Amino acid sequence: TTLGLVTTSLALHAPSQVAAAVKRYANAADYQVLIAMIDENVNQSLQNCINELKSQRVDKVIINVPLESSDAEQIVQENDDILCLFLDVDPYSAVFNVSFNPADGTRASVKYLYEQGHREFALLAGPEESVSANLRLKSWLDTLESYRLKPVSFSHGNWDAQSGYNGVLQLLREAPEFSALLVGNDQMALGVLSALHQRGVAVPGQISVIGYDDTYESAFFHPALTTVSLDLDLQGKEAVARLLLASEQDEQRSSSILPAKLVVRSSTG
Ligand code: IPT
Repeated sequence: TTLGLVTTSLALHAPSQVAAAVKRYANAADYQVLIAMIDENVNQSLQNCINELKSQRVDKVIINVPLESSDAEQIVQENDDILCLFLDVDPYSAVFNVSFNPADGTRASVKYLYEQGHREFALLAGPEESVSANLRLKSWLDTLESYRLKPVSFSHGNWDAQSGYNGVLQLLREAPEFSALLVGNDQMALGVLSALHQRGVAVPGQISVIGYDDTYESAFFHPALTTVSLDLDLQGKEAVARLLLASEQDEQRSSSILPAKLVVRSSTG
C-alpha cells in the first residue's frame, strides 16, 4: 500500500510537478507515497535513497533521476527485491520506463523557427550530465543539419534560471548575431528573458526564444513562452498505473514513450 519515489531536486519545476502527480494518482489508487530526494550537494547516492525506502518496507519505486542506461540496468540488477520504474532514462533503454520522446518537440521547434525565416540559431542546453539534456541537444543539431545549418554558438546551463541568465549573456558575448535561441528548459528560459530584457534586446523582435517543459508558470512569463510541452501530469499517472499493474502481473512491464509537442505563444516570431 506504499510506493516510493526517488527524485532529483524538487526545487526544479518539472520534477516537482511530476512528484505532485505521482502522489495524486497513487492516493487515488489507495497507495501512500514516500518521497526520497537525492541531495546532490552532499553527493548522496541513488542506492542510498533506495535503501532508505527499503528500510520502510517499500517494494515498488519510481525513479526520477537522470541515468545512463547502463547505470539504470545496474540499479535493477542490484535491487532485485523491488520493482523499479524509471522516468529519466533514454526511452529505448532496456529498463522499465515511462519517458518522453526526446526528438519530436525539438524537431518541431527548429522547423517552426526555420519556417519563420530564422537561419542563425544559438543553443542553450541543459547540464552535460543529463541524458535528456543531451538527447534534446542531439535532436536540435540533427534537425539543424537537415537544413544544412550549424548553431552559431552553444552553451550548457544547469536547469535553473540563474544559469539561463548567465548562459545567454555568454552566448551574446561569443556570437551576438543569432536571431533564434533554443533553450533546454523553461526555468533557464525564464533567466534568458530576464537578461535579454535588461540588455534591451526585444523578444521576439530581435531574438525568438523557445523553452522546453511547459510547466504551469510558462504561460505567465513575459512574453508568454513558446515551448515544448511535456504532459508531466500524464507521466506521473502512467508511471503509477504501469507500476501497480506490473507488480500484480510480472509480464506486464511495458514501457511507454509519451509525445512532446510544440506550443506556440508570444516569445517567437
Ligand atoms: C527534465 C526537465 O525537462 C528539466 O527541466 C529538469 O527539470 C530535469 O527534468 C530535472 O532532472 S524532465 C525529465 C523527465 C527528463
